[in-house]
Amino acid sequence: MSAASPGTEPATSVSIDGGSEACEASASGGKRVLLAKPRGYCAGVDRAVITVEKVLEMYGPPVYVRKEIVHNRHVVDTLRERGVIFVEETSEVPEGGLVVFSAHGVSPAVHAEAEQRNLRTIDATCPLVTKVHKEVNRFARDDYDIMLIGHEGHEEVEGTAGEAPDRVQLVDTEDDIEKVQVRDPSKVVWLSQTTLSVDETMERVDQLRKRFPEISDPPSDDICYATSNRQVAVKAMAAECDLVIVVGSGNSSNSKRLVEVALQAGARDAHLVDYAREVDETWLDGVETVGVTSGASVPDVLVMELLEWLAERGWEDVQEVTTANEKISFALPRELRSGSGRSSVR
Ligand code: 2E7
Ligand code: F3S
Repeated sequence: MSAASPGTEPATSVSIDGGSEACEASASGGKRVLLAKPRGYCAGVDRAVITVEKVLEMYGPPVYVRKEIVHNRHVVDTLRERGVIFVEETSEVPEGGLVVFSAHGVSPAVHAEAEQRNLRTIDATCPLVTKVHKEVNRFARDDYDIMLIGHEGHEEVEGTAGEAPDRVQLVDTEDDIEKVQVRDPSKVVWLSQTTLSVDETMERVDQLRKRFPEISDPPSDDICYATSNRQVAVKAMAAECDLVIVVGSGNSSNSKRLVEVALQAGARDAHLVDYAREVDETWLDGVETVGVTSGASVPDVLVMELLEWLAERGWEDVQEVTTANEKISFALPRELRSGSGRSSVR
């Protein structure tokens, strides 16, 4: 993986902002919060949520979205209240209707089905996922066998593998490596889902390389800048934390990885919550330092609510731990490119 992700300025060192000595020494009795930065919305999520909001604005409800636009309960519930109908498959959209494809991407078969049913489509697939789809196509055209490292059943993996189902084999667990079959061991490449643990993916690559010493690497990192930046940030503070709380939904791959990475990097305990109200007060027993971060699909308002919840219980001293500053943003799908905006579900 490259040292600095595109669109990201690495912080010169880990910088810690906020908090005060007076605060640390007094009433809070050593209680403090370390708040990771970067955290929360990535550029692909911002684009996808704005896409749905613009479609609602331009066409009015109901707007159909295939699958959850991003894997966050609050985002999905808020958009549903505004008139979005989330469906599992395009077959549930009335003939001729308008459907948005989620940020995780779809296979060519899904595009074809939508076309067959005369649906109007707007594609909110993250451009960094589209990049991986193009890599699959290129390596399939060059007659490679493609080892796709990713989590079985995840929508992104289904869309990516669907670009060349005869050429792609999924490698999820270590056991899968024994099961894959290739035609020519000198023409094998590995690609990956964008939201994996960077360290675990490298382990999987090492295991693949033992079986296929000539395996090719992807032309550029598939794990995206947002995933890796959020992991770096949580790692930087984990060893100091008695507890890390990650705000994110249970079906959010990148959010779940943050819990695992925090534990691997030395946090004594770590949990995933959608909302502050889900924090179990017993988690705080004997805790001084609480680390807080959030997945790439999480509006920052949910993190602010968690900080308020913690402050009410004595964790008022908040220090932001910054490992990078993200600058990246993506243009909206072509159909929606007039005007600008930031998503209001934040
Ligand atoms: C699209 C892609 O919606 P998420 O929680 O999705 P994951 O893939 O982590 O379950 O996060 C944003 C996002 C990440 N990757 C959206 Cl391909
Ligand atoms: Fe895209 Fe990465 Fe976000 S793939 S949607 S930038 S987590």
